[in-house]
Amino acid sequence: MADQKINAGIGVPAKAPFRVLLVDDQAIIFEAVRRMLSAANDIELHYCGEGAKALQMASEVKPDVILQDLIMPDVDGLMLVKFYRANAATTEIPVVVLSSKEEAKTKAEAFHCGANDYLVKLPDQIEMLARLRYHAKTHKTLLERNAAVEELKRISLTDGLTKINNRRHFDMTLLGEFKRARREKSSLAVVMLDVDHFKQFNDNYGHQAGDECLVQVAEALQSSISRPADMVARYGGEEFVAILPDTSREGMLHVAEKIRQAVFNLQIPHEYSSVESVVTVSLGVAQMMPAPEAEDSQVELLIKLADQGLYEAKESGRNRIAG
Ligand code: GH3
Ligand code: MG
Ligand code: MG
Ligand code: MG
Repeated sequence: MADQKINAGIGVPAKAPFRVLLVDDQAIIFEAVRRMLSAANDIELHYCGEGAKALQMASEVKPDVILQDLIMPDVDGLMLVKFYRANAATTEIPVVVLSSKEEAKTKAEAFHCGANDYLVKLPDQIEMLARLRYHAKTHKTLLERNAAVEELKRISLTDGLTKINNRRHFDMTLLGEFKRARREKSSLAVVMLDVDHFKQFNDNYGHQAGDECLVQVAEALQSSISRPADMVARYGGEEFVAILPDTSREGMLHVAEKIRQAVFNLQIPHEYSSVESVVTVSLGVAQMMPAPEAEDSQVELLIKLADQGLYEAKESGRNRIAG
């Protein structure tokens, strides 16, 4: 009867139970909290009796709420609260202090250290449940929002058609790699490619076939690069680009040839091309070792050079590399 009252008073319990991690050196407190929470079927209680193990346990259990004691023999509870906040795995977890200390100063200090709430031992059962549920729900909402933000970030950096990186991602990465090359005195290479006679392809096979062709070219490009630091992107329309950090001229030419070959090997019929009867690409390459005093804006020279190479490759017959 009492149990039902608790749930009815608080509202409908969450579908998936939420986890509470109690960090308290006294087993008797654990027993009391366990009894209080046993009335709720939506709470899973975990217990840590040693402050020194709390951070590790919080990282493993991934609780929705940490119920934290202040006076512990091995570690100061407030220091632990600060630790939770400073540690990536626990930084978002709400911390409810559960202490026998009643002074306003201690409470204020707890909030200052990053606690989300403060309960004096031992609180009323209904109040404790309400507060724990409130913080757990807030935490779950925050996690969902974080996941949504991550997904939006991913979408904002991905090309919708080909699913490889988009121009924005490319621009950001290229500047980052330019700075790194300047710092580490290493070389940075760029390969630009453009589908040959793609207007003819579209005009004769249709826009949808054109889109499918671009998807395949992107896949061929992606599979032609092997180093984790390399990145490929759709630069715009039927133009693509690869960033090759710390790569020599020979290495860059090798990758460019690999890309050219990979696209040719797709054997996508293109009867209206003056080059081959299949889809081909022309490539422009550029490589530089940024001087220590080079300004950020000079990264654009790399693109300009690669673009010039691309123009040359087109002029001298297409399906080739220049630069
Ligand atoms: P070149 O060999 O000199 O590169 O000739 P081209 O015909 O490929 O060059 P041009 O720049 O004249 O044509 C590019 C074409 O790419 C025109 C445009 O309609 C097409 N295009 C750009 N983006 C897309 C896309 O997302 N999907 C499709 N299907 N076509 C696209
Ligand atoms: Mg204690
Ligand atoms: Mg073009
Ligand atoms: Mg083209």
